[in-house]
Amino acid sequence: MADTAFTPRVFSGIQPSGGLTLGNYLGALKRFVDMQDAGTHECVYCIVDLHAITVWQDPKALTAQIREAAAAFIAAGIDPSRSILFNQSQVAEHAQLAWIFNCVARMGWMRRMTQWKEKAGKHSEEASLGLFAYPALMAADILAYHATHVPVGEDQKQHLELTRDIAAKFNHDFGEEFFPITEPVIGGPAARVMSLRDGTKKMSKSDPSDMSRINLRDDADLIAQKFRKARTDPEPLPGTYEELKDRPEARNLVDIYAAMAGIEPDAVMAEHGGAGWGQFKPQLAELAVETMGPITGEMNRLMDDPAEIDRILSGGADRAREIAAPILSRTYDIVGLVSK
Ligand code: AQP
Repeated sequence: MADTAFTPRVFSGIQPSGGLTLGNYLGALKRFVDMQDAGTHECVYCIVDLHAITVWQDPKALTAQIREAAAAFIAAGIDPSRSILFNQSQVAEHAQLAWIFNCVARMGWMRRMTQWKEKAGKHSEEASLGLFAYPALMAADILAYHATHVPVGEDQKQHLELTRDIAAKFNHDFGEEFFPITEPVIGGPAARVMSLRDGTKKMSKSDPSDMSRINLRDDADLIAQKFRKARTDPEPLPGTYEELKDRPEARNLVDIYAAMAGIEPDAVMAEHGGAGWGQFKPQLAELAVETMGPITGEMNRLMDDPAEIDRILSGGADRAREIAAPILSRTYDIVGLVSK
């Protein structure tokens, strides 16, 4: 259904809950740019600031993080004249549709979400109601544009399944195939970049340890230092990727190398098999600086002109609203609300 009845449209977002990381770049931004450049779908990219505030954000830092995220999108290659780039809180339709979906989704569905269990942990009574309802807002983000495809990391797959469940229940309850059943687009060698301190945890912008991640604004010295100190085991790199299966930290560094070089992990092993960490880590750092350096430079340049970033976000929000407003209005009609 998604491929035939609806305009091919991609929606995806990133939370401005801290500075963006190499994980966000390889797992999300790089793929967003590929989808934009493929030209097969209209692309709607959103800085999901309403999601970020489901956990505490310092207001001043949040404003800076929203602008920094916008700079990262543009520096990575998102062209705001071809793709729609904006921040979520400027388009009220997201929150309005989320309320409708809060009334469609079931408590049990939300309780099963792995991210809720991980983030709320043992303190679920103290977690915000917003954190619990996060997936319904995510469904609204996607379905406010009738998006047919969503590029997501492995970790967001469960939330996308919930979006599909919400769309299907809405369509069933109201007897109209109004929302598409959105398809996930998952894949690439860096579907999950892991922490540099623990190969079983994903690299995260809100990890308390800055040494666990490469931030997009880290300079060359800091990148080299973080890779040098990255946790590994004492063994050198084996000859095949298969042999890394029980060595999560080592495998992560090979995956990062492969994703940045745009080659298969097997090709990394063919070139570097037998190398010790003293040899491999500096080469990995060099590749990271070469790949990320131009993006960091462009981000810094863009961040020097916050008014220009705000202008781009506001223009993107206007274009986003043109799509979302009629979809929300029709949703209200279907539900039976009396709208303007
Ligand atoms: N480590 C990662 N590897 C691959 N992809 C990743 N993504 C995030 N981290 C990795 C992808 O980036 C997109 C935006 O994610 P997000 O910022 O909205 O939320 P997140 O997944 O919760 O990212 P963080 O960095 O871990 O944020 P915090 O710390 O605030 O929770 C998604 O497509 C995600 O898959």
